[in-house]
Amino acid sequence: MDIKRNQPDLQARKEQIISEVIGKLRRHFGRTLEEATPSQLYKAVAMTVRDAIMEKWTATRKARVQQQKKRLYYLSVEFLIGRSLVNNIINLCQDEAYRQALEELGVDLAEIEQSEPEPSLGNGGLGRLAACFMDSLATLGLPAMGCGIRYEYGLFRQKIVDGSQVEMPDNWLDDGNVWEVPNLDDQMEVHFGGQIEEDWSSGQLHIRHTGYHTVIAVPYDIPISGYDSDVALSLRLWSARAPQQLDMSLFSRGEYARAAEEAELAQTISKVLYPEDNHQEGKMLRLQQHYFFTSATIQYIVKDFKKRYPHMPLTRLHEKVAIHINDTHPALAIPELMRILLDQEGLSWEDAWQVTRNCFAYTNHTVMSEALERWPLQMFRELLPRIHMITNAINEQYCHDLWEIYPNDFGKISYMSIIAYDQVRMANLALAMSHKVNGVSQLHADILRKDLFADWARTEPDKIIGITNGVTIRRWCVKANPGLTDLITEAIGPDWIKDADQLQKLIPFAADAAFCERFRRVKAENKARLSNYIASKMDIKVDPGSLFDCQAKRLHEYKRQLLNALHILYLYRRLKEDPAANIEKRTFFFAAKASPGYYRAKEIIRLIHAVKVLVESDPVVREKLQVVFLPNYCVSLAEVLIPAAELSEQISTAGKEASGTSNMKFMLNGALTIGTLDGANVEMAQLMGGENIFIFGRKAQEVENMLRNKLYHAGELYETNRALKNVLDMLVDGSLPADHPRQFSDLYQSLLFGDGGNIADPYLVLDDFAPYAEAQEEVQRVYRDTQEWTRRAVLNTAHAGFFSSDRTIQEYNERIWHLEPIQMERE
Ligand code: Z2T
Repeated sequence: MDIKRNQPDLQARKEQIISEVIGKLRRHFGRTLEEATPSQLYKAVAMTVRDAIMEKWTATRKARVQQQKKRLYYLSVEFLIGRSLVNNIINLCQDEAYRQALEELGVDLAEIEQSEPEPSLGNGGLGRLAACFMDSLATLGLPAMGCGIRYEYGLFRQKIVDGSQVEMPDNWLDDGNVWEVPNLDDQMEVHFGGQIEEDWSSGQLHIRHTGYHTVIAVPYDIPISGYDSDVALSLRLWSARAPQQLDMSLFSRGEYARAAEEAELAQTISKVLYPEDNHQEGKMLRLQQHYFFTSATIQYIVKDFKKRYPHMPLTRLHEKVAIHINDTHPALAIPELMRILLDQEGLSWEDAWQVTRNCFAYTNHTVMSEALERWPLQMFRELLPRIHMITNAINEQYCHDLWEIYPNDFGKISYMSIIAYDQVRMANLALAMSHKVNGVSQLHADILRKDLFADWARTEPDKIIGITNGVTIRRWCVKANPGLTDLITEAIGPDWIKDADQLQKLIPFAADAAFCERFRRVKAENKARLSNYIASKMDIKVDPGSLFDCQAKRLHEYKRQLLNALHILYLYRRLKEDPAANIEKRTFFFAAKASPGYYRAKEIIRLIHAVKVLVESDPVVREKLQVVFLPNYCVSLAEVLIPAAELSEQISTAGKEASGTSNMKFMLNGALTIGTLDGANVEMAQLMGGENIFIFGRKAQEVENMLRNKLYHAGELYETNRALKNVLDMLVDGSLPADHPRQFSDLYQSLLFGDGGNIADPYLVLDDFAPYAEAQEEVQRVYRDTQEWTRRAVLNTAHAGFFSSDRTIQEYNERIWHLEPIQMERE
C-alpha cells in the first residue's frame, strides 16, 4: 500500500519497530514477548506508533507558532473517533513496515487491534462527522484543534436479551488510554451558579460574580495524524475535576454541604455521554456539560491568542481565530466569548459583538423540531447568571436591529428572538451571532432557507449555505476495506487516497470484465469476513451467497427501520402463499441502538426480533430469507459490516434525514443504494445518474405538502392495498411471536390511528410501502444479473469521491474559515 513513500527505509523501519516493541514490553510491563498478554502487546505496539506521531505533533506546533496563521477551533459535544491503532499506522504510511515487523514477532495486528478499547464518544452521524473532519483537517494540513468532552463513559453498550435492548455501561477508560496526554498547564476554572453584582464604584462597570461553584477543566490531548502528511493536530477533550477533593475553606467555615456539593458536581459533569440522537432532553446536567467544555475552550482560545499575539488587540481576534460549532450544543461559547471580552478584556459592547460574530460559524444537523435545543429560562439563569445576562443583552440588541428592518412585525421578531416564552432558543442564538450557517446537504440547506430558517435567510441572504457532508476515505476504505483499496490502487495508482476525485478513473473499469470479476471477489471476501465474524461472536450462520442487505444507523422512526421490517413480512407472506415465489435469497442485516428512553424505538427493535424468529422458524421461508440483528453497532462493527454490504438501505421519510453519512460509506464500498430522495441521497443520484441507485417514494415537497395540508390518511391505504393490510394485521393477529398478544398493537394503532395527538403514521411508512416493495423487486431483478450488478457497484465506488470529507473540509475552508495550510519542512 505505502508503495509510494517509505519504501527505501522499509527494512530499517521494520527493524526499529521490532526493537521498540520489545523495548516497550520490557520497560513498561517487565515482560518478554512470550510472556506478554494481548492487551500488553497492543499497548506496546501502540506506544511505538504514538512515539512516531509525537514527533509530528511537536513539529506541527513549532511550525504553527512560527507561521502565526489563523487557527480553527472545531467545537463538538461528540467526537466518535473509534479505534486509533490501525488508523494511525495507515496515516503514518507505515502499514507495510508494521505488517512485516509484527509478522517477524509472530503477532497478528488484526488480533491485538481487538484489545484497543473503542472510544464511543458520540451517538451517530454528528459525532462521527466530527471525527472524519479531524482526519481531513490533519491530512490537508490546516491549523485546527478539535474541542470536546472526555466522557468517562461513552455511548452505552447494547445487548439484546430476548429480543429487547438492554443497556450496559461503556467504561472504556478502565484500562487506561494510550493515545491521550493530559496537559496540566492548560487547566481552566469554570464557574457555575452564584450571584452577579454590578459595581460602578470605580466610575466604570465592574462585574462581580460571587457564591459560585468551581469545577476544574483538565484537558487531555489526543494527536490526530494526517494521512501521508507531516501534520498532527490535537483533539482536546476536557475532563472535570473538583478544585480540591473537599474545599477545606468552605469546610472550615462550616459549609459542609457546599464543600461536598462542589466535589459532587465536578465528578458528574464529564461522567457520561447523553444517549440521545436527534432529540433534546433539557436536563440540567447536560447544560452543565455544555457550559463546562465551551467555557474551558473559550478561555483557552483567548489565553493562546494573547500568548501568540501579545501586541494584537482582541478586537482582531477573528483574524487569527475561527470557531465552529457543531450544532448548537456548543452555542454557549458565544455568550462566553462575549463575557470574557467584556468583563475580563474590557472591550466595548459593540466591539465584543463584532468580534464574536466574525469568529463564529454554525452547522445545523437536523430539522426535527424535538431536536432543536431550548433551555428553560429559570434553569439557565440559575446555573449561568452572567451568561444569562449577556444572552439577554444579545437578544435585546438583536430584536432592536430586527425592528429596524421589520418595523411593527411583532410576529416575525418574536419568532426570531433568542429568548421567548421562558425559553432560551439556542438555534436562534447561533443564527444571530454567526457569520455563516450551514446545512449538511443541498436539500437540507434548501429546507433551512425555505422553511425552518426562512426569516433569517431573507434578512441575510448569503448567510445560510449548504455544504454536503463527507466521510474519510482513510478509515472507510483504506482501513475497513484493504482488499478494495489494493484493487483500486492497482488500477489507478495510490493518489485517490488523498484526492478522492480520482476515483472517477475507475469509470471505464466498470466495462472491464476482468476488473469487475476481481471487484466481485473482493466483495465476496468481505462477505465471508462478516460471516465469520458473526459466526464467532454470535454463533449465527449466514449464507455468504445470499444478497447482503444492510440498514445500519440509529433507531429512529423517521429512518423507518419499520418500513424495512414490514417489507420482510410481506416477502414472508408471499413465500407462505407460494413456496416457489420468485424471491432472491437475502440476508437482512439490522444494526441500531435506540435511545434508552425512546419507547417506540425499542418496540421496533422487538418487532425486528419477532420478524427474525418468525422467518427462521419456517422451514420454507428460512431457505430464502434470514434476518440478523447485529447488537452494539459502533465504529469497529461498521468497519466489518459496510465493506460486506451489497444493498444499502437509506429509506428515511423525505425531508427528515439532513444528510446521512452511512449512505456515503456504503456507496464508497460498492454497495448499491435503495433510498428516498432525502439528504445526500439526492446528490448520490445526481452524481452517477439515477440508473445506479434505486430511488422510490414521496419527495420532500410532497411529504411537506401532505402533512401541512392534512392530505395524508394512512387508514385509506390500509383499506385499498390488500397486501399492506395483510402485513399490518400480522402485528395484532397473533402471527408474530411475542411476550404477550398485545405486544405490537401500539405500533399498529399509531400507524393506523395515531397516538398522543399525533396523526396516523406521521412518517408515511404506509404511503411509501408499495413503491418500496416495487423498488425491492427491481433490486432483485438486477441482482440476478451478476455482471450488471457488479458494473453498477463499480460505478458507485467510482462516483463516491465527491463524498470524501477532504472535499467537505475544503469547501468549509473556502467558504467559511479561510485557513492556510501549515508549511512543514520535509527532511
Ligand atoms: C445526529 O447524529 C444528527 C443530527 C442531530 O441533530 C443530532 C445528531 Cl446526534 C441535532 C445527524 C443527522 O441526523 C444526519 O442526517 C447527518 O448526516 C449527521 O447528523 C451528520 O451531519
